[in-house]
Amino acid sequence: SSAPNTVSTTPSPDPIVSPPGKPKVGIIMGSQSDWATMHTAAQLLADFNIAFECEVVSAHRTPDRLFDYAKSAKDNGLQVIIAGAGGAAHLPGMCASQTPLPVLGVPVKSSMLSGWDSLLSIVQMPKGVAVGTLAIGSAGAYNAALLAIQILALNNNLIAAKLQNMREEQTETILASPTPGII
Ligand code: RP5
Repeated sequence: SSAPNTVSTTPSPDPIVSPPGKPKVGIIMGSQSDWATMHTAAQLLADFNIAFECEVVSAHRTPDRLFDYAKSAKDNGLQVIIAGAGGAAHLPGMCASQTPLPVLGVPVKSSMLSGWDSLLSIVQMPKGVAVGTLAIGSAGAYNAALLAIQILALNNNLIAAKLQNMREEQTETILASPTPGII
């Protein structure tokens, strides 16, 4: 395979098995090399027991596959799509153009421009087609999953309760060790 253009940890993380059930969240990424970043989203969904699917779908290398995926996503039962890509990252925008589902874009950190290229090409959607853009890298992948979970929680009290617990635990963790250097 060709030299990756993205900054990734080696070795690549193993696939994360989705909880059983029909996937509610689709995680797509432009390349295998994006998995090092995007697995963080899959892990959080798994932790929340939300069924998801992960696919490598490239906007420029497999455009027909992207169109098929995006056009059928809603009928396949997905409610949110998380799309991660690096460089000239047109995957989230092109995906959003072909589906009514909310698309959350994750700029993957590129080796040449540290993800600025990914960020700007995802965030600067011209008006008329929306992509919700998250932070560059793993924090963005994590928060994309968090936002997807918040969207699902609008119609699911169990997920909403888990979210509430998570936030409370997060707050308690800080309050339990408020002095820097003393944990
Ligand atoms: C994009 O190009 C992918 O999303 C990836 O971030 C970047 C580099 O891809 P590889 O050269 O690593 O396959 O399409």
